[in-house]
Amino acid sequence: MAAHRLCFQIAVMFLSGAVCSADFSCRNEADEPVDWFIIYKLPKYKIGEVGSGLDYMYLDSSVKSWQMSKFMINVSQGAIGNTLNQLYVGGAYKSNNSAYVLYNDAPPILDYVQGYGHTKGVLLFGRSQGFWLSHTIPHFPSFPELGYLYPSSGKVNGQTALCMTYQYEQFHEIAKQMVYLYPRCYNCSVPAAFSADLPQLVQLCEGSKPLLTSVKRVEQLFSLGGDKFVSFVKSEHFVDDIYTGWVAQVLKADLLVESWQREGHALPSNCSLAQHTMNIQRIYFPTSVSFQSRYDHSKWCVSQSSTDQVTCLGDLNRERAQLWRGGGLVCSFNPLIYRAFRQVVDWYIDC
Ligand SMILES: *[C@@H]1O[C@H](CO)[C@@H](O)[C@H](O)[C@H]1NC(C)=O
Ligand SMILES: *[C@@H]1O[C@H](CO)[C@@H](O)[C@H](O)[C@H]1NC(C)=O
Ligand SMILES: *[C@@H]1O[C@H](CO)[C@@H](O)[C@H](O)[C@H]1NC(C)=O
Ligand SMILES: *[C@H]1O[C@@H](CO)[C@H](O)[C@@H](O)[C@@H]1NC(C)=O
Repeated sequence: MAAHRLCFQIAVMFLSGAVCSADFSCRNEADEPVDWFIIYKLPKYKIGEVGSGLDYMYLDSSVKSWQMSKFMINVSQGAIGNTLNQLYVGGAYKSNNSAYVLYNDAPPILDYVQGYGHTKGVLLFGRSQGFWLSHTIPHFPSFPELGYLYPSSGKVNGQTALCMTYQYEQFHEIAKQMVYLYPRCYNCSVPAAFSADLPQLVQLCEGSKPLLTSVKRVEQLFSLGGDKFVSFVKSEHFVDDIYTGWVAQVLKADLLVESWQREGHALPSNCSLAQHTMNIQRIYFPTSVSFQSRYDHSKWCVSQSSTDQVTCLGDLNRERAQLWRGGGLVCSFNPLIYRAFRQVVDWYIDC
């Protein structure tokens, strides 16, 4: 596989005369480049069953519906491992031909620091393309020197991850969105060759906070394969529930929301505004796996009605304390993604 990829790179170099640089991309379960993929890691406590907490469902445009992965999430051969190994293996993190950011409000090893956005993810790109992986897993991923590791704290609850492959130019927009998220960048490198295009990313990587011109921002992004994703980001200065107070109203869609809601802190289903947001209570996969939302640390929503066909994955829970946090959602209008998420909604609380 490696030899095959090297030959391909040499062929590209020969044809274009360009400098050899890796085409970073989301990678599927067979370690092939894909436009996007989604992972739904299942909780340890399912209804009627205690699992390993390491099994997950996989979705991309070629598999059509949720597939039970043959890998456990703690091994590096699955889609997330294959994708992150582009950073870990071969020392891409030391290269000045690529830029990367690992961000997580709850980073591995280091202590929790207040004030950053409630957001988790990875950016890795070169001058032609790269990926944005947005996920919900605390203390993940590991520092690049350590290689792929999955934290034991990430087993109990369900988690989601969305990976999208973008051309380099789209990272200019993603960098602007990052400013609102104000991520805790616990390990990153934005070499000099990228700093003119991505000044915000340089500042975030250095640990400083770029100035905001507003409290929230929406941006359309187009993946390498041409799929539309809409990024909604808010800073801590937009004090509201992102689902009810903003995204549902902009999308003009009633939303069913799955998010981690601790007892006593949860926001109830809300039908006060034109568009409603309703809390999902139970998930059911057709492979006869079901679980309660209180064991699910995922953050996603789908439109109640199939005429709207919208699915969003992101950073924030419907929880009181999170009104004051930076964070965002990435929304897709892809019918395959919509069908996959809408069909697993087993029970939600109507107003
Ligand atoms: C993954 O977890 C399983 C089950 O706990 C364990 O047996 C295995 O050694 C782990 N693999 C890695 C690479 O950590
Ligand atoms: C990029 O890295 C190479 C090898 O590490 C080094 O020789 C070169 O000077 C670096 N270029 C810049 C602009 O820093
Ligand atoms: C519903 O949500 C809106 C926007 O967040 C909020 O202003 C309103 O107070 C909420 N209504 C109830 C009944 O919680
Ligand atoms: C991760 O970032 C790279 C590039 O900035 C540094 O070279 C590493 O020292 C750093 N790793 C840790 C553990 O901080």
